Amino acid sequence: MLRKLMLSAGLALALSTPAFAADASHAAMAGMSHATVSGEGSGEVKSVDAAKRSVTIAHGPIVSLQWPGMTMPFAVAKDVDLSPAKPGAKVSFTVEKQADGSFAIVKLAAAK
Ligand SMILES: [Cu+2]
Repeated sequence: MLRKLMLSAGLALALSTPAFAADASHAAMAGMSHATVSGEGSGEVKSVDAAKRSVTIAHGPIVSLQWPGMTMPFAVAKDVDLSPAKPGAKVSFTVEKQADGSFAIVKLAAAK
């Protein structure tokens, strides 16, 4: 009798747990798709390809994205003025995750 009770309790738990897990992951997914993933960085412009709207920056760590400092090319969003991006210039910038998962610079300014 006790054994039978424990079995049915176990079954009830097994049945209810996946439903809770599915709810939790759906909530997390919904939260992710609505959140803007972005970070602020600064560094030195190494090269600029204006035609491709690509700027290579030796940047310091971007804490909110957990990126270490590195030199890398960035795509620059269409409405961003590229004029602060000259080789050797110090800039500050904001990168934002795009729908395709890549990151693009959405704000760019000469570093103060
Ligand atoms: Cu980087």
